[in-house]
Amino acid sequence: MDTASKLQVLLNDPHLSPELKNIAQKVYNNKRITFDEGVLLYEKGELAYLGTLANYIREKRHGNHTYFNRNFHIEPTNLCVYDCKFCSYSRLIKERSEGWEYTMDEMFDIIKKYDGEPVTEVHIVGGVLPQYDVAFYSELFTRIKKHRPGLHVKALTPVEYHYIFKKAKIDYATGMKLMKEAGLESIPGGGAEIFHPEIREQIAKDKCTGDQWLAIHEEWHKLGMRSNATMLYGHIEQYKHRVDHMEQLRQLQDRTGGFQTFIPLKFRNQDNQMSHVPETTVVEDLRNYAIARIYLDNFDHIKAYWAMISRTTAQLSLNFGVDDIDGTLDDTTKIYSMAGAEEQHPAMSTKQLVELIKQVGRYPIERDTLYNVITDYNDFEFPDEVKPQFYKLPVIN
Ligand code: V47
Ligand code: SF4
Repeated sequence: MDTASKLQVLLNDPHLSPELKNIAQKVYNNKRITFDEGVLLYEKGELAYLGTLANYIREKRHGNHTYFNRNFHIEPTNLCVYDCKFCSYSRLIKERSEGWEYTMDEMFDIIKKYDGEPVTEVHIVGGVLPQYDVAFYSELFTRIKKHRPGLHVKALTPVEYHYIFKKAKIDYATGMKLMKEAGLESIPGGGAEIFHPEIREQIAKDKCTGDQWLAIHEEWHKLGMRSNATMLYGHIEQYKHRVDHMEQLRQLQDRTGGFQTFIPLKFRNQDNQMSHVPETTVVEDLRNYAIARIYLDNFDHIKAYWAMISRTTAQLSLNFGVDDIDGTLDDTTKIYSMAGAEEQHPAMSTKQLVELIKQVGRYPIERDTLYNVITDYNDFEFPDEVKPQFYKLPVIN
């Protein structure tokens, strides 16, 4: 049965409450749901119901296509002037012996390690320290682009930008323009956490506020540039805070259209100041992806970051609204392994990523950062392939 017929079954289900039926009807008619309806989905939407709605939207937008890219990360330092309660990664400056602080040349050596490799993106993000300032990052971006013009520089979050622009005494508009001129091409989604001050004050005090995070993305979008957005969920926030977070993103997206992807980030509780807070279940993770897909009707893509949620949950998520599972990574990020994620050395070859996607009947598409198609792997055969049994989903036109 195709996804539209499944949605019709729901619409005719005499046991479904009128409120949930009304939301299903809105999804079918391509109508936006309200804040209260978002909260209702979290409170009352069962997994199968949410999956039917989210998968309908996902397949209408993307069919079976599932995106990934070939990327690597550079994490300049794990020392940080801030002290976010959920962060397992940051070692405060007083614990300097456990930290690293790459120099410009050390970072550039990482870039050069990938010379000749078919990666398309470098994702740069880490802790905040005074020596990494406007001049430092401008020089780094310029050097990368000069060395390898085709490598997309996706770097830093409003947490770093707010800090370095304040130090340089320049406003956001001037700062983002400078970064663009230096070679920055997009902004990753980090630092968003939960925008609502009731929660942000408790988990991420002192760093940029939700409004400042949004303002920096807005300035970047005004320059005609693209960015991502995340939400750190499953800790002390309530459902209304998650919906508020998505509402603010939806409103900004209505104004600018500059966001490409929304990435829900599941809170992992190992080795941080919130270790007493239990982690969410896989069912809650899938419900959350599905609600994000339904709520954010003006976002093209919903990404499940496989390094954080495990490969099997990433596969499952592809039936709950997700159409992107991020990249090959090459064991270059420590943010999640240090927080207790299953993947202690996150890296997948292109072949492994392609198989992961094909195993659940989806079509693997290698994309660049801006979602231009690089290779359609659906009918592609790797030279030494021993074919596993793949499940075939029906083709949606
Ligand atoms: O901002 C930190 C999160 C983010 C924990 O844009 C944690 O393509 C869970 O934003 N449990 C950084 N999450 C990573 C990020 C990202 C990742 C992948 C792709 C993209 C993209 C962006 O990691 C931080 C914070 O929200 N984080 N600690 C933790 N214990
Ligand atoms: Fe620093 Fe980022 Fe960790 Fe917060 S989440 S302490 S800003 S590295």
